[in-house]
Amino acid sequence: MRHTSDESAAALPDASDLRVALVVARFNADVTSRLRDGALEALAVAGAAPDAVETVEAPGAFEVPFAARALAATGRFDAIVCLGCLIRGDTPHFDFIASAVTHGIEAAARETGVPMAFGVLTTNTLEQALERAAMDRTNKGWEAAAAAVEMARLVRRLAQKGDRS
Ligand code: DLZ
Repeated sequence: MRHTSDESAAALPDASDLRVALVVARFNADVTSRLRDGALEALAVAGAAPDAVETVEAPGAFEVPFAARALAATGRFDAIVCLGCLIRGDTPHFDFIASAVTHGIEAAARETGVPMAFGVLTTNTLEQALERAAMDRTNKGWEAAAAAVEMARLVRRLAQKGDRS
């Protein structure tokens, strides 16, 4: 990654006491492996313990919400980072999968109460996807991991306030 840890950590909430799962779609793996690496780096910079981060794979973006929901159901994770890459083709397939994965992740998070970050690229070309998976701070896997950590912290904070009332 082209940044210093100090600069990056300043933008990330603390993840040292969080357990985080990643779901990574294998379809377009050249891109999703870079999203995964960006997310793992963000979690490491945020202080997540290596053994508190679990990565699972799904065949494609369509299966990501199902895997995320199954991970949430274990009760072992404070947040889940969903990563995939949809590249538009010549048929409407892209639109159906993009819609299903977007709504599926939102529903899985809402119904389980476990924050899920949306790190699924939807691009017209492979080039656009690779630009968004660059090994620097603009990596969308990094951004999704940062959002997941922030939301996990928010849930913890709100739960603690609830304890006091
Ligand atoms: C079938 C398909 C197509 C055409 N394109 C993509 C894609 O760009 N990105 C992606 O993650 N997955 C794609 N898939 C696979 C589906 O997500 C799914 O895995 C299969 O339809 C099997 O259910």
